[in-house]
Amino acid sequence: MSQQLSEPSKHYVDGEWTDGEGTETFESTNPATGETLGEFHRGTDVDVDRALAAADEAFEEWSALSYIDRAEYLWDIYHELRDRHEELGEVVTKECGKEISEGKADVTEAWHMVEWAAGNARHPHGDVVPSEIPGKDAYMRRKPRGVVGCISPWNFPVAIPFWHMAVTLVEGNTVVWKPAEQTPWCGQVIAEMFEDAGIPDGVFNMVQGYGDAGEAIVDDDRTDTVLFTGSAEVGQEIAGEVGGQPGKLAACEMGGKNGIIVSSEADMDTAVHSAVMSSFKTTGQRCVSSERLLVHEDRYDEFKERFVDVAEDVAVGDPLEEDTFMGPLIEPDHEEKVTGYNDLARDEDVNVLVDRADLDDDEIPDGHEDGNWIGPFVYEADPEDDLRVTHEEVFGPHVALLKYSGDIEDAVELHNDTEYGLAGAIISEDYREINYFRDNAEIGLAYGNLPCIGAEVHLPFGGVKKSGNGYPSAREVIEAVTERTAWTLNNSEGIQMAQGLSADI
Ligand code: UN1
Repeated sequence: MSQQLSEPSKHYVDGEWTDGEGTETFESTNPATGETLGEFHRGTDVDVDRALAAADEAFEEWSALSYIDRAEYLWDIYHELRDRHEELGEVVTKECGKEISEGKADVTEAWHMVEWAAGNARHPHGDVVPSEIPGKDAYMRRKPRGVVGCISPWNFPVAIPFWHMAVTLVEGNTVVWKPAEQTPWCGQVIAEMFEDAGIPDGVFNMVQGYGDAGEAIVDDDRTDTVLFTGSAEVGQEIAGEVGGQPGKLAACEMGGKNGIIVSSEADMDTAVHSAVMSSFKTTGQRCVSSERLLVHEDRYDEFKERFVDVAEDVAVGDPLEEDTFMGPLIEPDHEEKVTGYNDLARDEDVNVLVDRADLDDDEIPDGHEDGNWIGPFVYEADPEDDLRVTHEEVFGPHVALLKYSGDIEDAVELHNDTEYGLAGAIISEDYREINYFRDNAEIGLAYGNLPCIGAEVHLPFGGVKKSGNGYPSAREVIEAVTERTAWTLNNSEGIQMAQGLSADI
């Protein structure tokens, strides 16, 4: 694999590498150093049109293969992901700035998804359903929907594309994929893997580019399903756009303002450890990262002291170094956004507890002066104040401590007081509290005595409220990429109807 790409890198359409129609190129930049990693052709609507035409054309033959034959191509990719784990983990880290254990975990999560999808090719893909009538057989059968447009984010540049594409392809759909514009190198490597696996022409297509290319995928009639993971703004636009096109489906997963409850019954080591992992891993740039820590008044001072100590100390630096905990933010614009929220918190008169937003020069490693550096920003706020900073998603290491009094019902009410509903955790040794949280927290991913990050791919991954509509991820993708046929067959003499309906004529 090219480490430094010398020629502008291409799109992969209909089994060919192509410069595409457009003349514009864009660069991928290492967020830790500011260095250019490669140059990429920027896809236009004409490139998307060609990719969709190829996917449309390839659908008939691909969908006619058996599940098991389709899965064979995915098994090749599974082995390649495993064989190139270290190397690809490093590409992830260089391109999106996650520290190296996270870069490698991204690749691991990708092969877990491929393993699940390809392994399932030998499992039943529908239901055998009982009938009211003896001698009548009823089934739910699945059929692929057709062409699936996949639009994936930069923060999991290998795992999330496979969330979108692995199940989709095994089910018999064809794909047009736009990688995030911040991580096109990862996109290039994944496309090379599909080429090496010999996937038939047109079954998998990749167009590099920006939002306009994504929009062209969403708008086109040939796209049957859109799978999107990314910001709430874009997800809402896509869901609205697709909602107006009968027959088309969108499954979007879009961020959160995730909370962790530290109850009066918490084990404090577990509480601090979980909160630090959830708030600062990936520099707060997971959609499941936590920005709200809801702490019972009886344990508040103890938690605050310990959490602040770690936040003051947590290692920010070169993401390729193994002892780094937090790498940089993805890009200068995002650094500006997170800094803006830190400033807003100061203006809203919260009590700032840790302010490492402007790292000291000696904290920035040599040769990394042009990175998008930011450290933890931690403050305490009154939950009664309806502050923007404690309700809007920041997507950075920006964390509010909110003190609550009362019981678990009060804690969960405060926990649910956001427009989002993706992930959350409770830290408690009391099973009544844990169960109450499990049953009443308005979220899709609920954790007990754990960080609220690190979901496994064979669980559903998605949220409620503003966090999403549908599950563009993990095992639930199957619902978005298949049609269900209720298939009923009469094996007896004559006609008998359900619901006691008379069949006399
Ligand atoms: C994301 O938050 O953007 O659950 C995806 C996790 C990972 C996926 C996160 N498996 O933390």
